[in-house]
Amino acid sequence: MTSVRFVILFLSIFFSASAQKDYRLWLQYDRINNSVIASEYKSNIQGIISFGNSQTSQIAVKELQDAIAGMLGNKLEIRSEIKGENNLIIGSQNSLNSDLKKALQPDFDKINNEGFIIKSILFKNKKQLIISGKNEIAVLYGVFNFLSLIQTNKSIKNLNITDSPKINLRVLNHWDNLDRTVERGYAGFSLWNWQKLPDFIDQRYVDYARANASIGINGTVLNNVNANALILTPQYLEKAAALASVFRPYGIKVYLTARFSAPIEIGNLKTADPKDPEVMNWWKNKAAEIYKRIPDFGGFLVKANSEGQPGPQNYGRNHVDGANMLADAVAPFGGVIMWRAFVYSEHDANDRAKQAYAEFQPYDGKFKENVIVQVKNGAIDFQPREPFHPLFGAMPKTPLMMEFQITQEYLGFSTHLVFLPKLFQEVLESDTYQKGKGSTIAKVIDGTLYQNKLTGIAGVANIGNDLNWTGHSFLQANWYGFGRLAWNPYLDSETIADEWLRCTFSNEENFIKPVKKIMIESREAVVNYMTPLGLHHIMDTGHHYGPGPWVSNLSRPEWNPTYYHKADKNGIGFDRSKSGTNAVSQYAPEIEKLFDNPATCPEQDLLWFHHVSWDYKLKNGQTLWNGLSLKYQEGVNQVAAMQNVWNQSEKYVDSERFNEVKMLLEIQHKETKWWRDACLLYFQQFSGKELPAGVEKPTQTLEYFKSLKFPFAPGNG
Ligand code: BDP
Repeated sequence: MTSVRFVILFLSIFFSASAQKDYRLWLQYDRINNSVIASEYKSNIQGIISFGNSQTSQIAVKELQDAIAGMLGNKLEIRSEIKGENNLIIGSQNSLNSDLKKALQPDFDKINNEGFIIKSILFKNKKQLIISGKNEIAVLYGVFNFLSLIQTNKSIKNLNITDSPKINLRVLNHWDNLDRTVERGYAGFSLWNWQKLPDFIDQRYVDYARANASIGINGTVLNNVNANALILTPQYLEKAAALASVFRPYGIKVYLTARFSAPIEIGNLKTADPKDPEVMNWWKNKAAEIYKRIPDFGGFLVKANSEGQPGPQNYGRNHVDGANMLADAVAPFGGVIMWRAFVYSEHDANDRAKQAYAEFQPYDGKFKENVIVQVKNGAIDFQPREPFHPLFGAMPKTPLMMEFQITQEYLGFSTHLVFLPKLFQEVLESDTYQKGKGSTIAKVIDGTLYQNKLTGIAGVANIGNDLNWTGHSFLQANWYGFGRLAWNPYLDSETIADEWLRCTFSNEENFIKPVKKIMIESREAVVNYMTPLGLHHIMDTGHHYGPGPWVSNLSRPEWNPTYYHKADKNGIGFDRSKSGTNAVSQYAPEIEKLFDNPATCPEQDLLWFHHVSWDYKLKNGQTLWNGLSLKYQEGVNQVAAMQNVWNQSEKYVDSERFNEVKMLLEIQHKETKWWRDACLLYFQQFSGKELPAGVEKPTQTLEYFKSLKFPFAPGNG
């Protein structure tokens, strides 16, 4: 072999092997090197007995075999009957033999339809381990959960676990267009190859479904909320049905977005008026057609009368009319309508933060029972930090679904390491006080606060066809963490980071401890270097990449960053107090009072609710100007500290992922300085004050920062 060919061969083996690591997400199943731990596992798992014979149970068995082969190095024998001890018995309630079924009855009573049991039992005096649930998908969830115990090196000697998801609809929202571009997508193009579907099934679809099932995600909206009606034509429905068939054995239902004007665009009707009998009929027939192809179709997600999308208001109707008409169409088939509350008026620029509440709250109790209103976590738009959306808790008779954004439209795209479960947790733990103290958002969305039967949570996906799925190894943690919180919205983000790191990289404590710490801190870091103290929406407009606090020339006032920060000689911030737009009045009285007064308003939200002077005294005694400047600097320093930690982690990580993350952190650090310098130079024009000690001097002028243009920034439609 010539040396060139040898090098090529070597490189291709090297790269394919390590690229695979990235691709494998949190399901690495690396060999356990510690022989004591490995032999304990081996002695506790000696064979598999599977009671099921569906595709799902075959998937579960294969997962167990592959994982055990990877982690312990042996091929698990499949046994046809319970012989010997330490077998892994898997099967759903109905498929188990009557003795096992009876033995597990108390456990079945503890779980819901998707819950699982993992239990060490004595069967005919022999120790066995059983994984079960009410159906095969639940068993698959149990299998993944069991494997994660081994991945994280937990003991499996004596297990007694029952666990059920607390939220019914755990759904990814893909903002994927039919041309495969992804709105706000920063990890390549859409996974869905519409051109080759339905006949060509990319292995990636299977891997996607498996990854989602491993964290309990049970639904996916395939296409963009800014919808194209073509997805509802037979040609595309056939393709969507092919995807649904791939996802089904993994327990994942397909949903589609419904463009409200579809009856006109693809149905040749003259109107899309929801009260028009022909329109109602068109949707009924469309639903029947979809269910014929996809019997377990989940339903529609709808963005209506928002940012120029068509909706019922085009016909003098309202959101209730629109949602209920679609709800009637899918109801006979068990479908749901996820109707988005992300609306803000084109005609009222008073305060965008108030508009969704003002429009939706009066509709409480008016939606059909298969409608769930999907609300973004904050009242503006997926900012690094927002106070919780006032609609949560304020519609007791309407199921509300959380919408989080996993893709980082406003948080540095797929370049910045930001661990979002920390943000999600902050929102879920927020107390709305709508039914007294303890009315947390987690309780609103899991239905326990108002006893809603229909519950849901959506995450706008950060997944694309990049080899590593999310454009940055660490942002896989945000997909993972979303799934975990969708399953249990009370989980702590630190626990999630811990699990994820162990499953994805290593169980070495010397690696886990410092890296977990930087993950946890990364959320506050991004707030600090982008929008500290309650600032928001000061990103450059359109693509939202980088700072643009100076932008003031867009046609709609509320698209301009100047609208949000309102910096002037007197100070900075948006006055939403009683003396301002009174947005505070949309919260429960306890919260209203807290937010209304700058002295009690959490400082992290200060400029969200108040316009305060540059000399305003912060709690630490600093002036607002100095405090703000130091926060920007702190964000820069935090990312530098993250880099240090990462650089010391080299020996625990494969070189490809190590180097990729290192390069990305370098970009992130560079961009933190860009944010700091551009924002402080801009705000300094109004404050007229020097930068305090400890804040590095900018190396460029404000004019330079303003001149930067990014016409090809990704994700911008
Ligand atoms: C904004 C995005 C836009 C989305 C919109 C939405 O900039 O691309 O279409 O939200 O959620 O954050 O509908």
